[in-house]
Amino acid sequence: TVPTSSSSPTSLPTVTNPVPEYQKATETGERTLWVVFVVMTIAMIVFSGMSWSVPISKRLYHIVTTLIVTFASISYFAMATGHGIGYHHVRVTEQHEHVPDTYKDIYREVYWARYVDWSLTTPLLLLDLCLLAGMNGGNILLAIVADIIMILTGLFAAFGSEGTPQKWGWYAIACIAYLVVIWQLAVHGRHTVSQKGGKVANFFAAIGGFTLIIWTVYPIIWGIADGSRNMNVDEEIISYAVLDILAKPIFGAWLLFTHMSMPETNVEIGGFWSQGLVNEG
Ligand code: RET
Repeated sequence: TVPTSSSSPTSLPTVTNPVPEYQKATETGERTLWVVFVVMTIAMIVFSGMSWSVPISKRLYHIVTTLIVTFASISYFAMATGHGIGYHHVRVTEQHEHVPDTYKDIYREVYWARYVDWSLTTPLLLLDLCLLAGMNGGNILLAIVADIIMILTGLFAAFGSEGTPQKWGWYAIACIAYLVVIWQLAVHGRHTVSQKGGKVANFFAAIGGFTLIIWTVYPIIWGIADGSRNMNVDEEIISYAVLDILAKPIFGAWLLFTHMSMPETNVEIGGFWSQGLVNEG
């Protein structure tokens, strides 16, 4: 068979804009990533140091919270050194009346290392809150699995094609999963924590409310930056940097310092969590 020419003589050929556009972080974005790496690393050292001052039976929050900032530190190191970054491609076609159509390829950085970080750290953040509330294992599992679904479908959304159901379809699925997470915490968490007394219930309401507000800003930033492309890569990095510092080191410090001065927040350990702790103070 003889290959036929793709451009028939009656239609004008499509002309490519030979220069693709790359949307990348500048020095400002890169410097921000390094700053957050340092903040997370300091938090990791401080939180693990704090765990030495409490008996092993009271270290569960310390361990979980130290792991959270450790994962964040690793992921920020990756992003600051240029790892964990992919490109989202979109081809924009411009139609003209008397001259051939042109199109332009736009490649925008997607920091997928974030989603690896979030898929490990958001379940641990939820675990902190679920333990504080004294929730049962079934509800904890449900909250954590819904949260993992939220992050992984969010990752698919980040690479989803424009003009197909991919991008906003995945985003919608992620938002539904997020509602399941909120539901578990706001309904079951609030219910079980009320049995621990007013002090713990008030603290749970405060730190849970703080978490709800911070977490809800993430999908909003995503919609503006990744979804509708109304924010450049630097602005996206800075927005997530502020949120990550609030959601991890600030959240963690608040939880650990309150835990030290409020013995009622102790995790009521049983079964799995109390293995080997039977005779510990
Ligand atoms: C995405 C996009 C898809 C829709 C939703 C999202 C939610 C993300 C959240 C992230 C929380 C991250 C935290 C990081 C810790 O530092 C994936 C952005 C709902 C809630 C707390």
